[in-house]
Amino acid sequence: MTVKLYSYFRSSASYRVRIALNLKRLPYEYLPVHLLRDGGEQLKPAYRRLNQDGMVPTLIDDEQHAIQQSLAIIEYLDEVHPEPPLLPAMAIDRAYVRSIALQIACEIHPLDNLRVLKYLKHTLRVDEAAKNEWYRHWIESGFATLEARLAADPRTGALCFGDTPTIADLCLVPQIFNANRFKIDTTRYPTLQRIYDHATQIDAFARAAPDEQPDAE
Ligand SMILES: N[C@@H](CCC(=O)N[C@@H](CS)C(=O)NCC(=O)O)C(=O)O
Repeated sequence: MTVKLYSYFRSSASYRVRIALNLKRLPYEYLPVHLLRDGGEQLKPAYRRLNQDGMVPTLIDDEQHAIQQSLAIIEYLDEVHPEPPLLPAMAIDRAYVRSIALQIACEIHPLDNLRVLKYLKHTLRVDEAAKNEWYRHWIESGFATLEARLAADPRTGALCFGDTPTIADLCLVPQIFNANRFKIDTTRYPTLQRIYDHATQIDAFARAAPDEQPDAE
């Protein structure tokens, strides 16, 4: 087995990569990094030699290259293992799919990341209610925009782009899972919810779910 994935079961960014690996039918070794234990294993020097940001996921291919950033990992996998493709055939559609993925990965996910919530709580001394309000605000405003885009675009099918998985679905499903864990009512975004319900029935998505991982608690 030549592919290794440093992952945490609840990490949305790791979840994206697990779905990609499953869709590509690539076996991989799962190396758990516990984000909460002992101050966070992701921040220990040994792990930071692989991932200077101190974040999961990191993918190691062929025992030599450590790749950081989930979308860079996914596009690498898509280039090296082109079947099934995770981006559409036409450039204009690829740009659209990437824009959905990046809307989640750049405009929603980083604002509600563990280190941001920890900074609000421990450094800025924001109370629990205000911290939760911060989380809710960025998820709900981001999901409202996404819902409007996907509901209006004729390219939306059973999934974000037609009926076959793309990187947009790889980003959407973990973000909805995460929102549900924080008690956000995602049924208010019917298109997003419909895509989530469909995608999570697909085997590659189901096997990537947090509860299915070896480090699930
Ligand atoms: N943009 C990065 C984000 C990675 C990321 O945010 N990872 C989170 C888990 S989902 C993490 O490791 N957080 C650790 C921390 O905040 O200390 C990617 O897509 O890989």
